[in-house]
Amino acid sequence: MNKLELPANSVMQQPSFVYGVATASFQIEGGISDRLACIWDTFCATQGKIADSSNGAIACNHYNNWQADIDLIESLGVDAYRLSISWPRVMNEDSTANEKGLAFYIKVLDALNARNIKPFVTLYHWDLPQHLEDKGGWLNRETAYKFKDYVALVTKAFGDRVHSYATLNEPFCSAYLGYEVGVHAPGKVGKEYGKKAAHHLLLAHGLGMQVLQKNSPHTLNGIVLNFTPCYPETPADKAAANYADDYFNQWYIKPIFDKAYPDIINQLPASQQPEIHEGDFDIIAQPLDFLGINFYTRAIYRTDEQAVFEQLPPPAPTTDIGWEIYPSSFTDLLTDLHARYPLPPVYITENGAAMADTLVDGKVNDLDRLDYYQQHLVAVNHAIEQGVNIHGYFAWSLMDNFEWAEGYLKRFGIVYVDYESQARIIKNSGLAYRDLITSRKNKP
Ligand code: IFM
Repeated sequence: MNKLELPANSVMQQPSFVYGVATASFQIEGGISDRLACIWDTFCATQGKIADSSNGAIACNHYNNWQADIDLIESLGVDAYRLSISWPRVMNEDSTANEKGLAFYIKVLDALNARNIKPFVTLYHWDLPQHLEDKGGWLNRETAYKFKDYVALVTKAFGDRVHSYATLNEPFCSAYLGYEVGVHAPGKVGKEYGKKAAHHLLLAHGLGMQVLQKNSPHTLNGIVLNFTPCYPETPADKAAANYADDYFNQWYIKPIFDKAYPDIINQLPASQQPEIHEGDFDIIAQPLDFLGINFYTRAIYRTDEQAVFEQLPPPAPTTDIGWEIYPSSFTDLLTDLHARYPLPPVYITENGAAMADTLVDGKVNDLDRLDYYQQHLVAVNHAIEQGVNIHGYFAWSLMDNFEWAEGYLKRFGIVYVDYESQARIIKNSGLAYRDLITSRKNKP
């Protein structure tokens, strides 16, 4: 199949359903001489951390190419563009505004609004200013309060240019990958760090939401969480899968809706417990205007005597990054969250696939990615049919970019980037996505 199709009566065929594309500042911008250093600059400069030893110095050079990139976004016919703000670009070390950095984003936001493309702004997509990491980063409770100041600065500067603010993108990745297993910046390793960092990130979210409610009450304000649904290898492994689910997934959503961490907190040794102050859960559990959900794959677990759970290697089929393609778990995830929590409107803020693209005669015929999108759009539609209140879907990503520890080796874009020339070439998946969106708009 060379196109994306949904049932004619699907909510996802309505003009009110929001389709978008997503990126993040460090992954596309470059332009590093105009901003402070962030933890990913430092991590990239550490030998052995990035698969191709690359960094974000140039990336997709979006900092200089932003106008053409917005033309590209417009050409895809999308309703919305999800971007993130680089904290170290807009705020100086003494907490004053970096006017040049703010002016960059204001130009981008104005250009999007002029084209009727809704800006969905993520305030923190992992690029913590290095000077804050030097004071402990997310292990330091004070960082949550610095985040609050940063949100205040941004919201004042952007005025009414933004359609939606997300406080954080995927706090699981910041906390677990960055502070527990160390495969992401800042590269700290230790079970005693992960949940402490997670708590301060969630606190930052709550404090940020309070600022958003005050300074920006008319935007859709919320958070973006990622989920990897956990399945048991056999029925006997159910407890292991549930434990993993609590540890990796529920840990980040339950405090927001239930003002508590999952019960497994009682099984963690004192050294791994977060330091929870009185009133913290009241701050964290701010009402949300929307919940952003990022989904890529599932994971399978078996019981392991020593480690409580053990993750199995992902079975085929997998994407180029080695993640299993298992679309029905996307429907399972959405219906399960809907059953567990009183969800606000949901936006699928990321979904997509890294594939080994080849450029032939100036074209990328990425049928594998197209098939991934087809199956996952249908999975979202199934969840809607079962009552989940989903308002939008964003493809990850607008274009190939810096894929964190994988460098530029893995391509998630629906637009191909030739990093030598910085040319952008819309892949067949991108053309199909455009056709799905625009055919919907053209409906009588
Ligand atoms: O590229 C990332 C993105 O920054 C956050 N979510 C997952 C994507 C793919 O790994």
